[in-house]
Amino acid sequence: MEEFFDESDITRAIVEETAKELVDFSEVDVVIVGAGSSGLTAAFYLAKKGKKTLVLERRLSLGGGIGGGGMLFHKIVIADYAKDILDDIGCKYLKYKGNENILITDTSELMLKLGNAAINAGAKILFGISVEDVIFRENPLRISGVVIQWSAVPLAGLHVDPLMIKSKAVIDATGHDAEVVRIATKKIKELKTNVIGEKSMYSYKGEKILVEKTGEVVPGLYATGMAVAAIYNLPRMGPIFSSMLLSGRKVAEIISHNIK
Ligand code: 48F
Repeated sequence: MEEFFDESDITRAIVEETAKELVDFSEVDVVIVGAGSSGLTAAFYLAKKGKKTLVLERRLSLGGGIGGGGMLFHKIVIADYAKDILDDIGCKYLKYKGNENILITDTSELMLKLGNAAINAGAKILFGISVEDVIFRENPLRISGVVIQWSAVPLAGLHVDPLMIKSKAVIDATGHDAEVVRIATKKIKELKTNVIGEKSMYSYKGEKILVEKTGEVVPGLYATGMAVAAIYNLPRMGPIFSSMLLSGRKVAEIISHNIK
C-alpha cells in the first residue's frame, strides 16, 4: 500500500508552521486578550483596517459568554442600535414582536459569525494561551505588550517562565474580571489605576455608559466589553450584547486612529 504521509510529516507540519507564525506574531499592532463578543468585534474592525491583530484566548473555544445565552437558553438579544454590526458580520436575527427595538439571535450563530468575520478580515486567533502580565516602558510610562503562558501550565501547578509579545496597543477584552487592567493595576503602582468591579443590574443604562467609557485606560492599554464595566463600576446588563459589539467597534476605531 502506498502511504501518503508519515507520522513525522504530521509533527513537522504542525511544529514548523506554528513556529513560523509565533515568530511573525512576536510583534504586532494590537493584542486583544479574550475572544468573547467584544474582543472578536474589535478584532474584526481592526483587521479590516489593515492592523496586524492577534487575539489570545485562554480557553480552547471562542465566544466567551455568548455560548451561555440567558441562563443557558440558546437565544441572546441585541438592541437594534447595534444592527449594522450584525449586518457587517452576516449574522441573522429576528425582531422581537413584543418590542421591536430588540433583535434576537442564536448563541451559536453570533459566536461563529463573529469569529468568522474576524478571521476573514485577517485577525489571528490563538487558543489555550493566557495573558498573565503586561510589558511596560518608562518615561513616558506605557504598556507595550503582554506576557503569555499556555493555559495548561498554571492548571498543572508548574512554574514555567513565559514568553512575550510586543504590541502598539493591548486591549483588555477579558470580561467581568478585567484581568489585564487588574494585573497592571496591582503590579505597576505608578499607573494609579483601579478596578472597582461592576455594579448591579440596570440593563439600558449599563449598555449606554459602557460604550461611552470604552477607550484607553492608560497609555497603550485599552478596555472593551464587560472589562470596562469592571474598571469604572458600571451597571451590568445581562444577556443583551449590543454594547459588547458597539464597545468592540469603538475601541477598534480609537486604536486605528491612535496607532500608525
Ligand atoms: O466574558 P466574555 O464574553 O467578555 P465580553 O466580551 O462579553 C461579556 C458577555 O459575555 C456577558 C455580558 C454581556 O452583556 O455581560 O458576560 O466582555 O469573554 C472574555 C474572554 O476572555 C477570556 C475568557 O476565556 C473569555 O473567552 N480570558 C479571560 N481572561 C483571560 C482570557 C486571560 N488572562 N488570557 C486570555 N484570555
